[in-house]
Amino acid sequence: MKKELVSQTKNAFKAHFKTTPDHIFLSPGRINIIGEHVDYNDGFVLPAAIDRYICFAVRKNEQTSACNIVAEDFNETFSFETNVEIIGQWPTWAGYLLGVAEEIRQLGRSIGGIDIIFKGNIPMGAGLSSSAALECGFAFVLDTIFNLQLSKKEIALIGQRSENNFVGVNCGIMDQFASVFGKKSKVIMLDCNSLDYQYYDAEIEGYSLVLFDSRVKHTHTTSGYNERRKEMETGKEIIKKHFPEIKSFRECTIEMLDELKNDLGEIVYKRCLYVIEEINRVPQAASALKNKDLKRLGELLTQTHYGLSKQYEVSCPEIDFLVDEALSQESVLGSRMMGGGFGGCSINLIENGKVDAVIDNIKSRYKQIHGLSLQVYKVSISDGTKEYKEDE
Ligand code: GAF
Repeated sequence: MKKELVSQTKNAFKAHFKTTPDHIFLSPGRINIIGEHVDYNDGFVLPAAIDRYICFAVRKNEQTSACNIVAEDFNETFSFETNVEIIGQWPTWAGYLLGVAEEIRQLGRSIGGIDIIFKGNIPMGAGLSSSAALECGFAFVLDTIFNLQLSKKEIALIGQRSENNFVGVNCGIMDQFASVFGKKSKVIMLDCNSLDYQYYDAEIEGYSLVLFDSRVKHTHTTSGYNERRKEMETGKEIIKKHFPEIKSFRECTIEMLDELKNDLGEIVYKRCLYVIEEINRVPQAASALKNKDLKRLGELLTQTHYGLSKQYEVSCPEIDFLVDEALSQESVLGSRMMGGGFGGCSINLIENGKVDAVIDNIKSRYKQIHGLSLQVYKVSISDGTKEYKEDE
């Protein structure tokens, strides 16, 4: 699949620019084992990069100072002058790239003329972070071609700021970090406050992680994502007012929260309760993974789902249905919605050998009840953004 994507992107470059690309880059999407909606709430997350990518074919264009971009999947082109300040918000694919270029300019680094084609096989709007792959891939391309000397952390942060400032989604750092720092067969335990991280073996012997795509598309510019961020800011302010010693959600206990029930109000209380519980679940899940206690890992995933659905309220009826159906099968140890929510995918921990039977069953039930065709992705954990070499 990777080789095919690379060759299609190369061919598209030749057809459009009438020359061969000098470099090819691959930037992956991500899954997240656990730690949902806590990256912007002082939490820990456990994501991993996957073998679904956005591929960039690139050639430096010394004759001009323009960046000429072709989005092969949309059959659209876009050009901009690299030495001019970019202002405003652009809620289309171009916004992610313009934002990256401007964030780089604001760091005092300069880029020049470049021709780029990108094409991907990360399903869009499925919660697998095609946007982070696009932003971070583009930042990585510019860093390599113009020798900008950006660190991997800077590349991830540029991607996040591009999305916050130029697309209008106040996302956290998880997706960009996973896309840049991904490592084959490893999950990343990331402390979203300090950006310290460590890799854990993603060994789930006898089981597979399978994604069920509800085909309910979300876009976080219009979903409740930004609203959740605001609710959590309100929650944090109230907590800090009563407990000034508390610096982050990870220091707040449920007992403290309970004391503030009236001040927080029902909605903000529920949101904070979810966040505190989820922050506590992540290290437990990392230990379960380390100890190969997959039953416990599955239980934690399922707890996360019900928290996201009932307390944080970012699921949707289709995903709730997929999770309940999956959990009704003995061979499924855990299931939950994954990513920002309001549609997208569920992630399921399923016993090998039973995977196809589970899929068949859920596919037909989903069609019968929701009239939708389930899409299934069996993904592998892969390396983060990098230049592609022919011998791979
Ligand atoms: C989206 C965001 F982009 C991430 O930062 C994260 O908040 C995630 O939703 C939920 O965990 O993917």
